[in-house]
Amino acid sequence: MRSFVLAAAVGVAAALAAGNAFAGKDLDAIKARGALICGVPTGIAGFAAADSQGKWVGLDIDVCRAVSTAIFGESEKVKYVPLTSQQRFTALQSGEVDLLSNNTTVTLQRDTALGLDFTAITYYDGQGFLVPRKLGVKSAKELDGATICVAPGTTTELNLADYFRANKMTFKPVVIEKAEEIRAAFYAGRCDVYTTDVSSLAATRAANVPPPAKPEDFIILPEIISKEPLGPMVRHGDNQFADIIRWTQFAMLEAEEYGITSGNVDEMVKSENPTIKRILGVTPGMGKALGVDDRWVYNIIKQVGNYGESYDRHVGPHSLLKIDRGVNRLWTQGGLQYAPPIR
Ligand SMILES: N[C@@H](CCC(=O)N[C@@H](CS)C(=O)NCC(=O)O)C(=O)O
Repeated sequence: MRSFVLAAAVGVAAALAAGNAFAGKDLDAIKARGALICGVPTGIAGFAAADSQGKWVGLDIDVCRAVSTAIFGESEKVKYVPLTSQQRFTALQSGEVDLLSNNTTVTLQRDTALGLDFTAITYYDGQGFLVPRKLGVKSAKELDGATICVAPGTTTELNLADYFRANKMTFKPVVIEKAEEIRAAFYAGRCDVYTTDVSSLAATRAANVPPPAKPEDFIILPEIISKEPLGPMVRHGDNQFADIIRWTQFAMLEAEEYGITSGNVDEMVKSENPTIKRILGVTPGMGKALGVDDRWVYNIIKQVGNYGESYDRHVGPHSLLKIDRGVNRLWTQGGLQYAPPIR
């Protein structure tokens, strides 16, 4: 009887251990490798692009840097793999990358049919149209018969067809996979219109106009024809890793909400506010629950900054892209960015 109980207990312990190993298998591999492998766009200014020193920078890159900080305590333990929209899901499914941080819109089919999961929404976007000013077009409703550049394997392609059908208009698609090549085709006049997420249109207009043309020679039409909530993706099977990414995004929002910045975080650790003490790990427990260092948020804010700092640095009104914060404001400022409490 006794040995039966013991054997049963050992069996349960082994099953639990196996369960835990399964739950953390991607995280274990990342730790063993000593680096996170992040799938990012091939090049979109402000979101993910190599700077003059070849260093990747942008809002999408900061997601990877923040996750690296949560796992390793250091923001630069990341390898970046540039992917087109067509390549991204296969690269994640096959294990070539650990996560995607590349302008991927949350949709029901992507969340269910691919063996992949979204973690959180890092940027609320929508689809728009970029046109040369000289075309004289003021509204998307005037685009009947236009030639339109679009990337394959995107929600953009599907929304475009829906929008034209709904408005009883026709268009000729020019389908090109790589962002740089679409932009080149558009600027060379191979299409009248470039359609994608408005954030990428703002980047294309701000950073990629070939001289002597100027950004002002191009306009983004007023119609936003879709919802494009963008967020990181992971494979099914490692919920702990997914939790770390999700709560890293929430931590950057919580820090902004409570006024914690990269500049004042060393002062903020002295705060008497119980919420701030919990967020920064002065009151321990949150990091432990997530399976990371209790100073994870301190480290993220110190090395990467809060969500607003990252936004302002890369895409905000004082950056090259000059994108108004809009619906990406915190909920306390009338926006949609709302993090559940860290407690
Ligand atoms: N959000 C849409 C569109 C995403 C998309 O088109 N991304 C393209 C162009 S902005 C991209 O990132 N391509 C990778 C690249 O070539 O850099 C989706 O998830 O389908």
